Amino acid sequence: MKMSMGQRLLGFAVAGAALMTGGAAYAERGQPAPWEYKLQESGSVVMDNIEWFHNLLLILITVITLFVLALLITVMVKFNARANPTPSRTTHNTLIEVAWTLIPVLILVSIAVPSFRLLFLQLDLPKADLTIKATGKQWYWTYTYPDNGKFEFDSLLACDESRAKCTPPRLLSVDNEIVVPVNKVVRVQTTGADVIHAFAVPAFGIKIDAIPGRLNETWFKAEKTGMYYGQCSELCGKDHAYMPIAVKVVTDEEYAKWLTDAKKQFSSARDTNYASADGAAH
Ligand SMILES: [Cu+2]
Repeated sequence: MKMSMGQRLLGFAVAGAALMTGGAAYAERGQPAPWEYKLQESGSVVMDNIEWFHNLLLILITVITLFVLALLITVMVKFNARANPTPSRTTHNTLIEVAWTLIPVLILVSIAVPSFRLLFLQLDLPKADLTIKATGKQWYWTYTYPDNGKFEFDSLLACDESRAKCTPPRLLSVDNEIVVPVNKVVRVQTTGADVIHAFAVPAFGIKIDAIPGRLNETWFKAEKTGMYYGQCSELCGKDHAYMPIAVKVVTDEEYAKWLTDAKKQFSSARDTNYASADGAAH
């Protein structure tokens, strides 16, 4: 049986709608979802603002594109040689010239103001409740908690050697997660031990390079408990795709408990003066 064009289109529409709702149904906070076409659900104030700014730009660019398209179509239809055999010889129109200079300026200003506000929000660190230093290594992360009683640990992809068996979510889970308390300002300092890496967690709206010999800073304040995943976002070598970031956001009590345990487990585990970056963990 041959399907008509209409039937086929209807089929595509139904499949598309099913995928979209399906994608939404799979969506879990803090990680990508199958067929996701939007940004990950926000987990911080910064990401709320990024989302708002993204939507503003999307509206602006859509309106501008449609406007230009309408102008082009008008010109093509109304002023082609056949429809308009004797063209006007007008060379100036002061009103239009002022308008096409001023309106784009106003549009750019309306983008610049929230853009700078967002930049300041991201770069002007509020007073931090705790600090975590993330050191990118080929190909895993080392996290240091320098506040009273420094300790540090390595965080490796939770997969077997062949990466056939992994803890879900696949290629995002790690053996030792970053643990942070909910609703607390976390300052993240990043550096690289070998090459440039980048520390990125989409739900928190953070992405910052981890550069050898430099210390970069960003911050987040997780608004809900749960797991949040990110990945190294700078091509850093053959296992670049296999050094995910996992942040576990817990309540204050859970954090205090974890802190005591972690200090015991990790403080004595190694010398905190970590000069060796030659992948002892692999
Ligand atoms: Cu990397």
